[in-house]
Amino acid sequence: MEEIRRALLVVDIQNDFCEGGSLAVDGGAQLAHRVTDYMRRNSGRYDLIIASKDSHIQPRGHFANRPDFVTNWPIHCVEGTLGSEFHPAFDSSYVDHVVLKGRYEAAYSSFDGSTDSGESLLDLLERREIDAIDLCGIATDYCVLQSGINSLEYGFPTTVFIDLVAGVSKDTSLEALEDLQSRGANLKHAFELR
Ligand code: VGL
Repeated sequence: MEEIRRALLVVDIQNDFCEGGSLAVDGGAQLAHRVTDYMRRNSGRYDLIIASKDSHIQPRGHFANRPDFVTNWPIHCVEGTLGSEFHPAFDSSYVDHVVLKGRYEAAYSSFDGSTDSGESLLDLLERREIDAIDLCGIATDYCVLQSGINSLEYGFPTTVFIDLVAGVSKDTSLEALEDLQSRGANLKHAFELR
């Protein structure tokens, strides 16, 4: 039997989504450390490690002066600013490809992103013959959710690491994980894999 070719997709572990950033989620910085620890121990499981970045220039209605934190948000992850960089505890030397999303409109899913050379995430996964995706990152209830939905829609068996995500709010994060599970995602603890 042929080996399953697996990709790890790490969503948006950027300064603005971590403590001290303009749109910080609880546990963002700790998550950066944990994902790095996970990659250090498990990079050998993966044929490809991809990290997405929210990377805004003029994302129309995505920013608001009085944001509702559901459909619009404080200014965050503006391309070229420190806030848009990976959190320093996230060791991006494990990452094979970075995909950027959201330049001129909101883009919650990493599948809206593309690499420096303009390749979409889906094309990259297909070119590298990836069969299955493991998913982690920020925010459980927004970008992780939408990335997982797309991953499943495109037919990838998808595992969400519930100990490697951080969300905007507790309730919507729980709902997001239930939603992903009901769509067919496997929910697993990354640190309990054998
Ligand atoms: C995100 C809210 C606004 C995310 C991005 O990365 O989940 N959340 N923009």
